[in-house]
Amino acid sequence: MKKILTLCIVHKGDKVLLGMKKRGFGQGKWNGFGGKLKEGEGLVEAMKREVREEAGISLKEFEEQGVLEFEFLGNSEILETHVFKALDFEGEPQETEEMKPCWFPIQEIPFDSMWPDDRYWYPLCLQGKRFKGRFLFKDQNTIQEYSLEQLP
Ligand code: 8OG
Repeated sequence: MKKILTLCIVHKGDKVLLGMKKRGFGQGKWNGFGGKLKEGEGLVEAMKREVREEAGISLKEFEEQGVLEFEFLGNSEILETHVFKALDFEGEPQETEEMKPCWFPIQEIPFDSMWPDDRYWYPLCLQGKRFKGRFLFKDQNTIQEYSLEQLP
């Protein structure tokens, strides 16, 4: 059983915009903006909608950078997450019901307060490399096993 999700990392100079998830899955963690595709929605459409809903900005320039599959032990659901990098947007990031946004210098990304897989694939993403990975979690803070590869 596969679910398709998006995740967008917004860049501005040497900073990235992350949001503190205030409720639901991943609550208390800093993350990019995204979520599940709605029925009939395309990937890009869903990605732009989630960023608008969660951060209050409209994306103008972006590209898909990688695909990650997240799974949990004992759960057959696969979360196929398409990771985008956004390079230009309109508007000012705003706190919403779901996320509190904040700019972080690339050297100060708070990996200790993020999903544990992020410290593996962010370096590739930040260097503009394309990538593919799979992470199997024991629980939300523990990776059981993973694979990650850079794509040509
Ligand atoms: O709609 P919902 O908020 O539940 O969507 C979950 C969001 O969290 C979606 O953008 C995908 C993202 N996400 C996971 N797992 C992980 C993960 O391990 N690391 C990161 N960085 N994001 C994740 O679902």
